Amino acid sequence: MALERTFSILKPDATRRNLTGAVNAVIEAAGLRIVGQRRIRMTREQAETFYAVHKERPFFGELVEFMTSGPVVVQVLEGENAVAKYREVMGATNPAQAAEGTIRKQFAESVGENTVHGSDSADNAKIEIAQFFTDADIAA
Ligand code: DAT
Ligand code: MG
Repeated sequence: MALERTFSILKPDATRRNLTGAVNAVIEAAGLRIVGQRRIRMTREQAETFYAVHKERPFFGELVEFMTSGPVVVQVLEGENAVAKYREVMGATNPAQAAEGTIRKQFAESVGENTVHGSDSADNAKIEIAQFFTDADIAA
């Protein structure tokens, strides 16, 4: 498997609790490199576009509210099999079901406020990275 990139967000519950360094330590310990990183305040429009696939879900409004409720850190992660590797490191969407040692098991407070986002496929990773980064923002 060649080097691959995935898109990550440290969500507002992580920035609010000053956990960005702690989460990054787990990411780096797993062998993923943070090759792009920026702290931003997501606009409502950005959040709605980013999560458009969920717009018919009952939690969509809550999700957009949460993602715009505080700063987030958007990241590009690089490594062997990075998409699947990061999903494994993140743990299950619902932290109550996340495996020991995963980011969500260690840090997430609820299914809605679950600390991190990670792309679910290589194709989506490309689309998501392009929403927030240009090539000039990434240094591998
Ligand atoms: P993931 O973030 O693990 O890829 P997802 O794509 O199914 O999960 O959902 C995107 C986000 O939406 C998730 O991180 C938190 C929120 N969400 C999902 N299911 C939810 C639910 N049942 N109640 C509240 N928020 C939910
Ligand atoms: Mg998802």
